[in-house]
Amino acid sequence: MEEWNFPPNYNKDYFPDPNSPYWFRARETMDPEKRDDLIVARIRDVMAYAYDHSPFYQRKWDEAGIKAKDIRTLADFEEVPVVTKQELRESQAKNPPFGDYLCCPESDIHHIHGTSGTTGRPTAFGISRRDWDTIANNHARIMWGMGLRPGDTVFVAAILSLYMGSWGALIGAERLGCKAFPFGAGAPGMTARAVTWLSMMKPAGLYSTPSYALRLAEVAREEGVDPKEFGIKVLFFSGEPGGSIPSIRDKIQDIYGAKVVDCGTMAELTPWMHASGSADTEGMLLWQDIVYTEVADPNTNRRVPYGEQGTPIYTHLERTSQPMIRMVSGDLTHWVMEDNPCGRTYPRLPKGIYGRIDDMFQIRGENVYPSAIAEVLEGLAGYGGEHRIIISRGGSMDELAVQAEFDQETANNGPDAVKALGERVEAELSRVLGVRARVVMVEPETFPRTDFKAQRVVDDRDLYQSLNQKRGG
Ligand code: 8LQ
Repeated sequence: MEEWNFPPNYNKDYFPDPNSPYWFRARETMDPEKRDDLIVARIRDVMAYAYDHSPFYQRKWDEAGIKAKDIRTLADFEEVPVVTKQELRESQAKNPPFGDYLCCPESDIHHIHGTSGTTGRPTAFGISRRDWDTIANNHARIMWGMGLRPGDTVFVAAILSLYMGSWGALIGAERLGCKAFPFGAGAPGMTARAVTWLSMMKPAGLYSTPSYALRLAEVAREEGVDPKEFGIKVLFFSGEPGGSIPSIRDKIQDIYGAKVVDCGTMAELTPWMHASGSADTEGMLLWQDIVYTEVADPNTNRRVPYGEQGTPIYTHLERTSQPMIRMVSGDLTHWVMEDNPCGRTYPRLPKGIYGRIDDMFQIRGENVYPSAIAEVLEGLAGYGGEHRIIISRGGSMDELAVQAEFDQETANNGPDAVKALGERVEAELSRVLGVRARVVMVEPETFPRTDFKAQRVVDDRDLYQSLNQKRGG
């Protein structure tokens, strides 16, 4: 089959038939049961390789009494213990800098990257030349599926230091034969400069976070430029929810007159586009022949049936330097197996990834996701584009307050319009979330915008509890 080998060794000159919507037709459209059989065989190869090359996996699987050759079905694979971020950090602390799950000699490392988080010990990625090529090929293949083609300009509008997202998009664009523009983000004044460059270059593809695409559109308008003038065909997003949230996706599609594609999983899992929509299919397809994804019950780490919710657990089928085998994400999503409009036979996350389970909070027994609040606000005319979510404990129960900006037009219409909007927001939040939120409307541009991932939740409960403990309460 089309270049499905382990270790992978992609032909750098390969391109599909220009009229084909698929990069690898057979791999993308095969009978899913047949694919599952091939995945099981590949899992055995990857596990045997990881066992031979890494004390980390040897220890883990010896303790669990599991051997690669015992994996005969996908159900057998569910017995393999999961890998957590914490374990990776510990492995790197004990075996610096890349951990004892590095499966190639350090001399093979071609690129060093790292996690973008600001708290705790960061994780280092040591990526071999072979893996770098594999990542580029995988991303090019998925970007082909989004409708991008050789010769297109791809504008990377995301931070190019400690963020794998930008690098994956960049090397995918290069392998696809695009004109890759590693513009970046995050420096002072850079968004206004992006507006100028976008107007000059008219890229077919733009990569960023959804929050930053909204910010960029605001700045374009301030500069007197209609974002449609950029001529973008495809906006592909990763890093946070948004690309599969209808109100946000439709708003961005409308602003830019372009198609939005949601993609992205975790930096450890690069090629992170292995969960990605396509030109004709919304939500995220799970490109199972690249990274095998299980949506699992977070308590048992076993797959839930299609149609149900769980946390994604990822297994690299094509990485050899730091392969992740059953890495648990801690995110929440639900998956389905249906006919996809693009003809690919992969399972799909119709609403994308909702967010991290840790980010979910409970208000009077209801589970609430920050992304659900963003979804409601973005769907309401008059919303000014930013908000904050405040969780506090007034009495014995957690309380939810939302501070939401109104837009300039509502401001111009006077205090009654603002009040009416606040009532609409409150009613809509209570209808969708099932709990009452106290809503405070605030002036346009009250909150700073992000050029990365949005951080909107202010959790006052710990403060409240620590005060209470001090009082002996
Ligand atoms: N996360 C990432 N992509 C997401 C998406 N499309 N929808 C919802 N949540 C998403 C390098 C890539 O951009 C992936 C990435 O952002 O990796 P990070 O920085 O390691 O962050 C991973 C987390 O971002 C995931 O666990 C999701 O919570 C979120």
